[in-house]
Amino acid sequence: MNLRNFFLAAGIAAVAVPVWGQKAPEPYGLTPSARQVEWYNREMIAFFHFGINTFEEYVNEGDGRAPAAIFNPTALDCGQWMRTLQTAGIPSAIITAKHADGFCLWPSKYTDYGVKNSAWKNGKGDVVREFVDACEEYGIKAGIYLGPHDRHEHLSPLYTTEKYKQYYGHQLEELMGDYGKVWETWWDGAGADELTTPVYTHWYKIVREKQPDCVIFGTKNSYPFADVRWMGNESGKAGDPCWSTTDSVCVRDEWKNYEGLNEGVKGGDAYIPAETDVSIRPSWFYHAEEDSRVKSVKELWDIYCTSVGHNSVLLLNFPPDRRGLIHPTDSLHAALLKQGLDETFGNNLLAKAKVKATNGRGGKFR
Ligand code: OTN
Repeated sequence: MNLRNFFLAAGIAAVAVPVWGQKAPEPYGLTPSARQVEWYNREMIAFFHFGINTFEEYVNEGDGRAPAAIFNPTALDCGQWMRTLQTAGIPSAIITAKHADGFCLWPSKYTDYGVKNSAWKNGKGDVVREFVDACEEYGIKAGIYLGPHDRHEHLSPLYTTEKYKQYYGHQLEELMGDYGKVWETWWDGAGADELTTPVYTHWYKIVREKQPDCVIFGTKNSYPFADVRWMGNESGKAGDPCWSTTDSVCVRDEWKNYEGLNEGVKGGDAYIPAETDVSIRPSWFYHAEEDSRVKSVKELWDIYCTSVGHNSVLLLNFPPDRRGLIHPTDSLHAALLKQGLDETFGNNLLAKAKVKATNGRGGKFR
């Protein structure tokens, strides 16, 4: 056993091991957490906006009044969603388990507003279960969006901060506890201004207790818990440059700090890299009228360049239709983007490069 392995076997962390008499240098500035490195390596993530809005004419932000019964996908197949992602080379996906309309895609014990009271599978279905099972089958990392704003609960006396804090907390416990490994969760800032940091602190503890590796997309008052930040627009254009660091106040007061979100802040006080959310169609939810307005491969290419190419991760939305399937145009454009990426970047020109350090350590690393 050499000296290094001796220290490692003794349980002393690698950074503290004196390698051939020399200590590793201290990190310079802020560095990413293991969760953030894992997230960066995904490069692209799919978003699936699916819910009661899918079954209403041209609604994207439902007011929570649509009857649950109208949710009725005729041929839901999450495996088809995953095949689209495999062909497109996208390794992770996030589903809107509850968008701002409050409709729940899983049979939550805490509300009647969801699949339980829909026509789909006579109220016995669970879209989140089908989604996570398909992710598992196809080797895709599953993420769950639970919208903090909830217009359905806003209609009732439940939407007072303390009661809602408990309600949402229970739903988080269900989703973080009963559906296997969750790689990302999303705290959308839309409509969430009334939610305070103490409320998010309660929810944060639930996420961390049940899912230590889950990346949190944090906004507004959830800023202390954000692993990743919004980058300020929904058109796919991260800043140039787009620093991984920003000042945390920019995440908290987002509307006053567009640049701090979009470009980040060099030397800022927090390491919170930018995630670029954009839909492959004009809307977040599916509308047949938009079948001819799916972003072209050229547009997707440009978005890849201004997101991944700008040091961000691309979160690309594919809205399933009323059958519960991704439209073939969306799948085709994503597949052609992948083809273009492979043709352009498939040959790693640095693979055979020899790297030399100007200053070696202990005579070993030159
Ligand atoms: O009116 N809006 O709430 C709005 C208009 C345009 C673009 C975004 C928004 S909401 C915004 O959504 C982001 C995700 O795309 C983040 O969740 C932000 O926190 C939220 O304010």
